[in-house]
Amino acid sequence: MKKVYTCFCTDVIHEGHLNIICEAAKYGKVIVGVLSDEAMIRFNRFPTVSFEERMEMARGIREVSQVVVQNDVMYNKVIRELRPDYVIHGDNWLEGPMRAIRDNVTSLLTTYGGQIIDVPYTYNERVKILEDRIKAKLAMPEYRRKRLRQLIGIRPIVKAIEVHSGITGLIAEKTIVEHQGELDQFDAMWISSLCDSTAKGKPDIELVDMTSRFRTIDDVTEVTTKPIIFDGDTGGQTEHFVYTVRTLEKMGVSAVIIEDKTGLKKNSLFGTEVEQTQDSIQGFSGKIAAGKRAQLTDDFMIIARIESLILERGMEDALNRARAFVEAGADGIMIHSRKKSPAEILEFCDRFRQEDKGTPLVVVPSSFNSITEAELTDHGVNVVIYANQLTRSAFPAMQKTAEDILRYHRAQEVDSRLLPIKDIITLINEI
Ligand code: SPV
Ligand code: MG
Repeated sequence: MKKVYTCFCTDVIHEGHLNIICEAAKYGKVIVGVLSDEAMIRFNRFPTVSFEERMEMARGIREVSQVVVQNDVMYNKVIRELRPDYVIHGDNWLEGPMRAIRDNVTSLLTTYGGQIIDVPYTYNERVKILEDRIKAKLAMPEYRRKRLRQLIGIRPIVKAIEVHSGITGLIAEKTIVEHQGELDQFDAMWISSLCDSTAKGKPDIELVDMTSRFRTIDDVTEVTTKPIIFDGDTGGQTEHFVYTVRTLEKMGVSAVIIEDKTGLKKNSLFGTEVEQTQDSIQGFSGKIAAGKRAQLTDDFMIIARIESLILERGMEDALNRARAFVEAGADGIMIHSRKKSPAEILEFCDRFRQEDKGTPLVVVPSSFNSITEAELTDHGVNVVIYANQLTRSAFPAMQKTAEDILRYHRAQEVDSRLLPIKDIITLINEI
């Protein structure tokens, strides 16, 4: 009997999947691959049911003879092992980033004469409602909040990108690329104080108050499902910080990062060019401990950001602080630097990891931007934050457009650089 293979990347079996299975059964014995958590996150979205339940779901379908695990988005391993006569899939993989997967399958099958079967994808109201429900569930605070901890356990490195509005949230949510045969997307969002302030035309000095920062979070959570890391600046007064923790938890934010500075905070990328005061170890440890006592869920993370390298206080000071802040209850350490070279960051990570294998490490490579995610992973980093690149790319583009309209007294010259009207009006999904 011929072997027909299909891969499931889903939390529910709907009529579209059953249609594919019934079609598959006409050609032979049906084998279903269930995408692992890691592969599913990379390709599509965070699963809302466990891997074991997804396996059970596939086993429960009458026409299915065998269920296997597919550990990668690409089919190399599974096709080499199973050598199916046919691979069957919805024809939605003929376009967009999924095309790369189809190309991968085609090249594998042609080596031994296997064939692809593209089945018309089932688009209807019932399927759409099911898909929308899954997304809506992922966006609920109780599901979203815990996802950062889950991702740290699953991904080699969690990648967060800066967002400061609904539209930048959509970019973080929806951008997916195919590069060198791999699909990739961001895991999380960083609500940067620099970019949130900049979007409001204000300096990054804790001038934009928390209530306003919370409104930015609202804008982002309304249209996204990915977990949020909130830039909490200094955390403010300890008496205020405890309220911030509770509010962030309620909103479904996964983590707050607070920096060990006090008084008028200026952006760290100024380094020692401006006066900035580092908090004492004791003072900042007290703030962390108070935040941890205030927190109501086990999911939420308070991450301590150490400014010793920024303020040129030395590596020993940074490491001492890291030890003390973990002792005080910090769920992670962010170490920052504004050097072009990543050397001091890597030295910190290596030395920290020698004594602490578990506490998550976070870095923000704005200045030391030559470092790759793979190198960071090798030095024990768990989360990388691309903290301001969306804002910094949008600003020059907008400025150039404004200048050119003034220069040419019309908009035609700028048009070729713009998002087509059709794309902008369809960018936002309606429920
Ligand atoms: C931010 O994005 O607001 C940060 C990171 O705090 S940095 O600007 O590099 O200090
Ligand atoms: Mg900041």
